[in-house]
Amino acid sequence: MATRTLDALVIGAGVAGLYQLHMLREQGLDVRAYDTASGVGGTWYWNRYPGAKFDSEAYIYQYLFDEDLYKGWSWSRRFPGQAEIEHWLNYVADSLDLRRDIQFDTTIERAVFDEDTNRWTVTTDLGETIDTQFLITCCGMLSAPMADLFDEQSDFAGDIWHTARWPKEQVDLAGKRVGVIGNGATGIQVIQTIADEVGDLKVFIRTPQYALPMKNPSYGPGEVQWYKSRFDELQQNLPTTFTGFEYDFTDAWADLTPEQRQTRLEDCYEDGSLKLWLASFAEIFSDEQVSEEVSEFVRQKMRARLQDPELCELLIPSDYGFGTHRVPLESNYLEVYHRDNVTPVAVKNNPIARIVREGIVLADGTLHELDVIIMATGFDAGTGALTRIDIRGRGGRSLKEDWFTDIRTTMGLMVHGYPNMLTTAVPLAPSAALCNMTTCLQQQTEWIDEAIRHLRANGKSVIEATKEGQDAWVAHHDELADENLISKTSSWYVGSNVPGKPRRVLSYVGGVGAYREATLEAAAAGYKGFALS
Ligand code: NA7
Repeated sequence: MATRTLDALVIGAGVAGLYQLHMLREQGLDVRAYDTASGVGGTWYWNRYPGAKFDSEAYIYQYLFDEDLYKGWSWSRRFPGQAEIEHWLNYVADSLDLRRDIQFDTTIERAVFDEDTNRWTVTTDLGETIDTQFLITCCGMLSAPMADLFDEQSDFAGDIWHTARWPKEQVDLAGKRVGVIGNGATGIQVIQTIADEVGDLKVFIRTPQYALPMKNPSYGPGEVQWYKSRFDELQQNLPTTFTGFEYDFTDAWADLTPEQRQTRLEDCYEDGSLKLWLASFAEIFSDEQVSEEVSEFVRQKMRARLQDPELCELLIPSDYGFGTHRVPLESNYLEVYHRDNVTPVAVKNNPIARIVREGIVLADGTLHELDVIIMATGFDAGTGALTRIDIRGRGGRSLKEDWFTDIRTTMGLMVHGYPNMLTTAVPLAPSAALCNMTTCLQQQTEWIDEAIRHLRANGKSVIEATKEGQDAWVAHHDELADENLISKTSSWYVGSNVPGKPRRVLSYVGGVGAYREATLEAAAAGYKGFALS
């Protein structure tokens, strides 16, 4: 017997879940969101590690569906930190009166589709059973931490934290011997923030990263008024650019002289944002030579700051192109390695073998004694949040088994075989890899809202991705992905950080604007690629 019956159940109360809940409630559905966390925020609830902050400008990360909601919040700076972002999402939840329909501290463990009733039976870790027509997953692209990587890591005598499970209470690192595993966007933020405070910092580096210096001015009333005055322009433009940022690629590499290219690269670099990556030259993703020239531009900038040849060797990438991994923004990150209390430890050829009571042991037997280990080791991106739930579609098929065989979706909005399960932040849609996440999530949640409206207006109750529609989208996605240099590298972008995960470029690389058009065209054509009944 179900504890509760709903029209729609939303998993997650982060950026996507909050907006989805709001929209579905506005169209009159009995809808409720569930979240493992004790508060709203999703990514911005969990990632409370030292130095966590935006790499998107705050004013473009906001929702753009409601001018009052947008203008009612003022940011303190261009790239604010986690606490302020979490505060903003609480402001959103309160402004839209969402809390009364969110159940916190509750994990969805299982969801089973009943082919006789066309409804989902969802169970929680509290033993509740919910019967719902629509199951909508707003679980985040980067929310399933790669936390238990080493055998017997629980034997470690000190504290061991994954960055996305950082405790709410203050962690005292002062004077301690701290090891950080990982130097992706997260690791870089942690390392540059704690270097000053800790006694001794060892950074275990396997793959170097291209990182760009962040310019992060604080905002006074003038700046706040400036960006708020651009609301209409942002609302109109962000969904149409290649990456959902306010800037876009403009000139083709081949159309500029070498001097003009250099000027463009310098201008983008000086912006102190992700502009060099997302608005310099689109050819960095498709043309090996352009990729190499822009990569060399960044390497030179890094060399000039590092100077020491050994540090350059360890910290500057040479075997993959700039932008084919997520580009982190940093603040004096490279200079951290000039400090006496910071030691980079190369683990590419001498990998971490295990974690023991005293610290980290490398393959050659070297023991690094530590008091605290910080795992900035990333996520099972795109799929992990859902494969960690036991989701059963038609005929009892398991999403976990399906996605361990082959990761397929229709536009990241549905998966064939899972009727009335609508998804956000899953593979084959634009995502954090190449998109300002709120732009992508607004598109996806709005499409889902409209699809459900359409069903109800037409007296239908079930929507399902067809096999043919899904095959066509996967083929289109793969064609673009195979041409993109991202497909030639290894990182969470292609799932290579998760043992056994089928390799596929996870994010749609055709651009946010093109994706939006494709999803709107499918809807306008009577939900082409979907079966409605
Ligand atoms: P990332 O970008 O996946 O980075 C994870 C880091 O952890 C990366 O440097 C990995 O090295 C390293 N790692 C993982 N496992 C190991 C082991 N066993 N040994 C050594 N090093 C290891 O995750 P982030 O959290 O930084 O960023 C994820 C996204 O969040 C980011 O792209 C933004 O969109 C926000 P590797 O590169 O695999 O050699």
